[in-house]
Amino acid sequence: MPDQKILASLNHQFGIEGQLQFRTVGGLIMAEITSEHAQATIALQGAQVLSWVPNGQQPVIWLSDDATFTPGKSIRGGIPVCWPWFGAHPERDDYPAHGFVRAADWEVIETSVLGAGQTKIVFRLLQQKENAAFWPHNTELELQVIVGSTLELNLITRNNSSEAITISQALHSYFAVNDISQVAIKGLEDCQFIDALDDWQRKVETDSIRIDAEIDRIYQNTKPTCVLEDTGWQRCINIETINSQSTVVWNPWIDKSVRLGDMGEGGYLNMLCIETGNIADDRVSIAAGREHCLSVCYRVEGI
Ligand code: TA6
Repeated sequence: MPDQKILASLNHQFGIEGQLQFRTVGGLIMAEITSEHAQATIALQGAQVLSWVPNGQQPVIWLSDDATFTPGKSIRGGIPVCWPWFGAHPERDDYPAHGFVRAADWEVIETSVLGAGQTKIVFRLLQQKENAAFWPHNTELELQVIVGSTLELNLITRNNSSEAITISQALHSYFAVNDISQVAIKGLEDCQFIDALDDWQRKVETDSIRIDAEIDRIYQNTKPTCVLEDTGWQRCINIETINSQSTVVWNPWIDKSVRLGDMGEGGYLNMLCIETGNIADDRVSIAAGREHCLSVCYRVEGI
């Protein structure tokens, strides 16, 4: 159980009357946002958005019914931050998949209400000894989250070292869908992709994407926008990105869901990951003293 004193000081320093408060769920501290625009929940561990529900809408972000909230264990669903490597570590197979920051502690450094009533909260990765083993570089990692009728995330990597660094990264978003058989992804046509289910072979997308089996693809050199069309809920989720060249599409379907063990009964039928990042050919090199900002904005509209 998180320390109540920490909770009290978080609420004192960063709480916003009637709009943002901190509480514990399981073994973790959450920021709970309720505003004129939307509701959202964000775990301090991993600075992981767990839910975003624009008022009057169905949930946009999916969280597994079997998700656990255990310190040091990544949470199934929401928007995990994959950094400074995506997938398996290039050299060390004993290092955690998708980097170490999604299960690490972050601190809150700022909260505010913006002009149109959106709620802004800014997290910074805590510099912890155990992390240095994975990543010996002098960098700073910050995530800005702006919650309103849209949801905006800005992942900022600052290279405070005297050498260039190279990272791969993703905002590993799990979207909630009414029925996986009634969705389509548009905007990745003609893009090359790496098929993680077919020996990492490179192929080219020829059409909008429909899901009727396990899918795990890393699209390269993608356009700044794509759309998740959900005819079941009669809505489109517009995904608008800045400084992102890669898009990952993932659904574990039946067998992989069983192997993962925390997807929940039939969870794969109501979620689809469309991840915004820079991976493989699109990995990012950041010069000494410079920074890189990966941004995404989700906007829902009816169809
Ligand atoms: O983003 C797709 C992917 O890399 C898949 O290969 C699958 O493993 C998924 O991420 C989930 O990874 P996790 O480590 O959270 O189980």
